[in-house]
Amino acid sequence: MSADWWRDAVIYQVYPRSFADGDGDGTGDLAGVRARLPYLAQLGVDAVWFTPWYVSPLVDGGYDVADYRTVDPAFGTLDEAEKLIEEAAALGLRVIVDIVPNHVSDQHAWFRAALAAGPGSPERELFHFRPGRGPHGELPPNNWPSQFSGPTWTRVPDGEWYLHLFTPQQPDLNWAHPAVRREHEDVLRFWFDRGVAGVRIDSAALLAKDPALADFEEGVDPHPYIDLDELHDIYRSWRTVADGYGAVFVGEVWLPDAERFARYLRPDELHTAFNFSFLACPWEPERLRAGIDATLAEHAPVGAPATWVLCNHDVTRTVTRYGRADTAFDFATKAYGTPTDLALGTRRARAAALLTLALPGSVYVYQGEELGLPEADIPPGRVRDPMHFRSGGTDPGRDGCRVPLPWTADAPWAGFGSTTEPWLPQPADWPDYAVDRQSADPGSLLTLYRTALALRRTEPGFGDGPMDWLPAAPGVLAFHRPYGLLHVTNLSAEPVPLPPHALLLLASGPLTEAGELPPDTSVWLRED
Ligand code: TEU
Repeated sequence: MSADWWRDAVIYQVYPRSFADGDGDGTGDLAGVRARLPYLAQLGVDAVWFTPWYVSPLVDGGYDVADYRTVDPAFGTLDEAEKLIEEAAALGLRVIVDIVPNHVSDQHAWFRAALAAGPGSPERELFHFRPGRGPHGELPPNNWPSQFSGPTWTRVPDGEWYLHLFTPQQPDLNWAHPAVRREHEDVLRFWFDRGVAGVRIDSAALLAKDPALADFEEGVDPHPYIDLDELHDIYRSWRTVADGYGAVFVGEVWLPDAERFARYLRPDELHTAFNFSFLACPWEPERLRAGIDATLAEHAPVGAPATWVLCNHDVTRTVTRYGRADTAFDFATKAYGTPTDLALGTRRARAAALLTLALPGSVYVYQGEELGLPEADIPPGRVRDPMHFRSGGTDPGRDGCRVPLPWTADAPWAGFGSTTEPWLPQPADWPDYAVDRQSADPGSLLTLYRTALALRRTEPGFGDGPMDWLPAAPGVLAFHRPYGLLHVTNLSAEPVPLPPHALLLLASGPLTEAGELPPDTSVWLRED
């Protein structure tokens, strides 16, 4: 393992609304998290990333921030956040907070002031307000496609329109304005001063906009709002702020082009960015190997560690995705409603967990991934995600991966902590996945994660450092790490022989009588 903790850390993502309910009101909160910090320490992760806990109308699950400097009353208080950061540190856990710089909530003081101040005011310059097109300004100022479905412009009563790449309740900030830059650097300092070790940057490639707000044309470069060159100046400046504290960034940078992606990871910009290659990749050996190679190749020249992500709060949960015929995640289709073989999906998720944990770099684990939670079906009347409503109901939305966690099988709402119905309904079989049940089961996914994370800490060869592919049978991914550490994943339909070894950990056992590795499983070995 390396001196820079973030180069090979395992980082656990907490979605506070659904992690644990400390006050019983049906919504997860910081009291719930504080009570469960020992669980995270025992799991063996290095850091915890919290999706936004700031004051918010929660139109987009907190990614609509009304005040970046305190905590939403639904989740607790700033004082509790400070205590949480301290208690986490005492358990050896670093805290990463989520900064949302592209947009604010329409309830943020700046946007309310901009609405009140009217056209031509300095307050409106902090956003993208424009007159409309058409004889009466009745058409939006341009044709930009939205990140969710629906229009990107909303008209206000005085006739002007404002830009929002997401929902109308998330007006985009004008990053060409110095006050916007100053404010966010102050917000960074605010949280670094409270001891956070890092910041996740939401929608990091979207902040800068073409100043002319020219129409989007398919296939024309540069895109008017994705990956503009101006962003790098912003992140270089952020880096100097973080360096003053020894803090780190992880950027949410969705870009198909590897070279453009790597520019964000240059030594004076972001330390890390999410690598989503496992999401887009089907459970196929050649494609996985190509994705791993491409990821390592794009990170190597800039010296940044790769990150590995199997799941997060925006995508279909891993065991469900891997249990379907279409094992890649596709934002357009989400393979919604297709039959799922959960036993197969879980087997593959176990194999994928060991695979990502054996690769060079750092790994993200989304809450409930260590429990093998499947994607939940949310009854139509209970859906909360704006992505669903903006699609006219065709998109199921992202609530299915955000369901309150099961902690105790024989407690109301599987021990989530609520004394009333939680904000999203839990499936009837949720108690089967509860932490207490899995803790007592040596064959559970939770036990596999605990064992794997403990080995990853104590055994040499994991984390940062070289990896070399080994010659292997078709359908098999086998690679070598330092100190004779070997990883093998069998994606073929037949058992495969293993090299001479001492066995460290098997994702799903047993080996065959001939000592071969069965299909859809992974193994960690130490060379003899
Ligand atoms: O996600 C960014 C986001 O939704 C898009 O980049 C999306 O992934 C892409 O359009 C897919 O086509 C972040 C958060 O993770 C998400 O929960 C928020 O809803 C969103 O930003 C807005 O803040």
